[in-house]
Amino acid sequence: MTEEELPEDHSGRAASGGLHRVNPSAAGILRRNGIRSWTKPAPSLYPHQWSWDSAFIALGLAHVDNQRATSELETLFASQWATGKVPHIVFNPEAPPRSYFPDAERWSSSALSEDAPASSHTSGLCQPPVHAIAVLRIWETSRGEDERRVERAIRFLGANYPRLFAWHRYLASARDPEGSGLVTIYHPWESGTDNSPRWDIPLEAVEVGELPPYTRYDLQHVTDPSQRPTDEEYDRYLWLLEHLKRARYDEANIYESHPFLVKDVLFSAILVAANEALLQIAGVVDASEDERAGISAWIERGQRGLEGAWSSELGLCLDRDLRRDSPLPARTIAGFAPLIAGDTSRLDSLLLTLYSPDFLGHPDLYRPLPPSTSPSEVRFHPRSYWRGPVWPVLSWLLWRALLRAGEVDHAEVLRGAALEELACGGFAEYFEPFTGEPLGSDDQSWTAAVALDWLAYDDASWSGVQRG
Ligand code: 9WN
Repeated sequence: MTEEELPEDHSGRAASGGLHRVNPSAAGILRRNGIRSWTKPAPSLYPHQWSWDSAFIALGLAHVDNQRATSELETLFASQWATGKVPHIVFNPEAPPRSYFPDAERWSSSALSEDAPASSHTSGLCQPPVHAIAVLRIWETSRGEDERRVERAIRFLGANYPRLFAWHRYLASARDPEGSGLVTIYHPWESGTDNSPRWDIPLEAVEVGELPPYTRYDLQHVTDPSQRPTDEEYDRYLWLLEHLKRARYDEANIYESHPFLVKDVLFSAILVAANEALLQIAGVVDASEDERAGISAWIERGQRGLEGAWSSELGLCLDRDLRRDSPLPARTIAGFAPLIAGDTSRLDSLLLTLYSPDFLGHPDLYRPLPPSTSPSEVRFHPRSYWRGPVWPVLSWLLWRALLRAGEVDHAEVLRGAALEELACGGFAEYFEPFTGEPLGSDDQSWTAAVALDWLAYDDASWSGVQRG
């Protein structure tokens, strides 16, 4: 379906006021942010290809341009490392100079590691593995369509399954040598929730040494620098990067000496959900019994790991600092990890927390949408990036989780409020939770992408998202 052919409003009951414009304008943003076979996360703030952004983008594109959805992921996976790692950034050689820092030169990944791809420049980190969920959506939106499209989707699945399997195997082994079921991250950027209070304790413990000079370019793209991480945080981010370079991006070296090693519950939960999607893909491509058993084992181990990270005091899951061997108490949206991982054994407690004044029951919320950090958290900040604002992609993850848990009414309210926020505020990167003010970059691709997925939800043929 091209943008011109898009129906004006798929949602019917979701929201009112400007909603009829959401679908075509969301598709238009993805088209305008598109470069050849992939899509920039935002028009100018992020000029390269980002890993989990691309997965969300592919998921949205699946509804409007299935072929482009496949090329989005194929382009990203072309830069997969020999270890199976999917890099968090694939650098765009044509990005304007001085548009984003740290740049390819600062990472020097192919010069330092034989595992890095030779034909492109990438960062040395990774991000949450939403990709298999997107591949499954591409499959779901192809089924029942014309034969050529179904055949193309089967070929795409067949070609992608081994890459996805290698990616998940990397996460289950190199990132979990303890076999805990939880993924270790080396940098707040790997979590995708960069300056979340989740990372304050381990990040503050990082002592910054002699740092090569640098200039931040991100601040020129936002109206107010307090919406972005602080300079102190950036120094630490850059210092961690120097550590990774000294370790030549070698996992064993990093595990031995890196100052920031944290078990991330949100990343781990997304991996469980992605493994469930991978298991379905394995069925379509007729993967071996051994591999299917391996994926099932990863799912069980992941759910057990999250169970061990549960805090009954907060009614949430907590990340764990491996360096200090201690949990990292913070009331953030990441704490809903078991829900996102599809484990309903804690459903009642999690719903109690979700609808308490710490989250959706907070009396000052402009709309019933989950703030990235709870307003009850002392380190909450309503305008600062991951310290409080509402991020549509995280609302999407929670929405999908509620649906899978059979909480259809709750999911519908969330979807309606989220679409209304976009209809009124546009496709911003994030939103002020008490006023609904759009913040960060305008025309953020993944915001547009999840809007397309929400609008298409009425199609009950989806298998990845089951109703009730
Ligand atoms: C660093 C691209 C990315 C997202 C992350 C978000 C932000 C980068 C930055 O932008 O991170 O990776 O420069 O702040 O935190 O989740 O993938 O949209």
